[in-house]
Amino acid sequence: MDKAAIGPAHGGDLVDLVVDDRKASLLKDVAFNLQDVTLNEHQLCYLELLATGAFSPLKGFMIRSDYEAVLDRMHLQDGTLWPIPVCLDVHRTLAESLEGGQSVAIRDPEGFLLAVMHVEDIWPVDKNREAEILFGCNDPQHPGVYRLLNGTGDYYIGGRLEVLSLPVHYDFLQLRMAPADTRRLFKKLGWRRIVGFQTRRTMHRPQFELTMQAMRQAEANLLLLPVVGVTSPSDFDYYTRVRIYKKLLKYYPPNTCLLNLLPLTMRLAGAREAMLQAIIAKNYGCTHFIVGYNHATPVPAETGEKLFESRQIHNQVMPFGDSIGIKIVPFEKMVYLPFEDEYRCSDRVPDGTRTMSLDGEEICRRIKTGRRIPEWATFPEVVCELEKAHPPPGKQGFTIFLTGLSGAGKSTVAKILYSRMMEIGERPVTLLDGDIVRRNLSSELNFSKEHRDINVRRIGFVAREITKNRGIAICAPIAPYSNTRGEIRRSIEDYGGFIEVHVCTPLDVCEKRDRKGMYAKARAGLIKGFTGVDDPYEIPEAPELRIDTTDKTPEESAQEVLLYLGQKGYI
Ligand code: PPS
Repeated sequence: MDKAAIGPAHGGDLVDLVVDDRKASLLKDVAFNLQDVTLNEHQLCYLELLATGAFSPLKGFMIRSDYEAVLDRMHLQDGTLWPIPVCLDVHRTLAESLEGGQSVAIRDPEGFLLAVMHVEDIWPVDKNREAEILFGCNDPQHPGVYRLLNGTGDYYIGGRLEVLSLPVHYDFLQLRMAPADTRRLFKKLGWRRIVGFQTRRTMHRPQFELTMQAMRQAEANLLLLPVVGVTSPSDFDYYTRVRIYKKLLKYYPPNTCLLNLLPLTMRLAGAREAMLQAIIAKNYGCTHFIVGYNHATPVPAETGEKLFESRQIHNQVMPFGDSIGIKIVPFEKMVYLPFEDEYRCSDRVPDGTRTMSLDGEEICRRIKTGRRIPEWATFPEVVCELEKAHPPPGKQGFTIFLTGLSGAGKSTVAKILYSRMMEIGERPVTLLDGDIVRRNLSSELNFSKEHRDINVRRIGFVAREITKNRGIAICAPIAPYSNTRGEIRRSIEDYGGFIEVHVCTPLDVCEKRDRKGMYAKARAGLIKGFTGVDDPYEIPEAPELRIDTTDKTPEESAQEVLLYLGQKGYI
């Protein structure tokens, strides 16, 4: 096994797709006449891993025969074990304008030339088939399935890559070594046995204890490879995680642990994904690799009630260790034994022993709601960082999103709420009333569905920035479409509170009020597409509050919102 550490996965040389300066300048000239393919954040991760050899022996995005062989047999067509497709997806229009044998210029979102790809194959993706094979389902509740079905182009293109420049990073530069660098460092440090641990989560006591036990078991040093590409919307932002990993290094014995960030975009494909991670770890120079009991599987929070869990993942991966050239170190769930004051693998706990566990999701929930975390569950440094990232409601930013028909009373309630928040004076407050936004942010927009959506998304964007920076955004647009409102809710809830208030004053009352005389104009046909008259308003299904202002003073309506904010701890 020590010998295996010297070479990359499956033997052969570590792939390096980055060309020398002379070739790079030739390719720059060639790229001038080529069609552009602009990579998204997922594709940038794949490009980086291909370029640096983390995906050795791959030398480019997969061609069709390799893709099919990977799906059908978990091997490339030459028989090399490979569990997950590494393909470049593109939109139909681009795919239809390309032919095999052409080259394309691969660019980052700013237009910076990263690589030239020599296209061999272009083919339509059967997304349902890929989902069934990789994830065992095509249920969009699974984040991997959702992204495949909704965030992936309809065609794949495959071919060899010549890389001019790696995707640019500005953060944690000292923690971004390529496989060749980590291998060189291990050699210098005299590390012959290295166990790899890949994680997309925050590390708490169970994960720490697991790595320590794995190090003991394998008599190895540790390579911590946190995933910092695109993980899953419910994961903590990686800046917080990386600060945490850095702080935890001091708990390992001196000079036994190396932290290196992995620009991987995770697909959460269970055993297949664990095998890919083992290949990557091998390429970074690991001799051993830890596979946990529900490795690379969505957690309940990501899938609502359902858990796409397989407790067999380590068993499924174990037999493939030899062909990868790495020893799989399997781990059951770690549990805490309060009497013994230690962590143990659940399969090594005698029957009848009292055990406790608090998973990462529960710790997150407690942090977000300001509850205490017991000492045995995590480290004080972790709590401190998590509290900074997710303060309790009283310190979070939040958005009050009032939606309803014109004349329902949104603006007046919004103005009262604005004043109350300014009176309290603990956070900066911004009022984004429909009319104000229309005059300032969205003056060029009309009231078509498309323009209303643009308008409401702009409001959502500003509200999200305010919420992220711990302020209060009070928005009062009509926002007639539920999909757009849902989109805004999702983007804001990542950063703080989102309180949707449906001001549900009935149409006849709004029309009777008609303070701006617009309903009369709409009825007379002078204004076309007026909400509630000849344009739709989709009623919110589950707003935090519904307020009918028909028989209430504006102050009474605003008070209902204030009471809600108080109950939830925001004020
Ligand atoms: S939307 O649908 O959310 O983009 O609308 P919003 O930006 O909130 O703008 C609503 C205000 O614009 C006036 N107005 C109209 N409303 C609805 N439909 C049409 N066609 C229209 N044309 C102008 C109207 O006065 C709304 O103000 P409020 O304060 O809601 O009464």
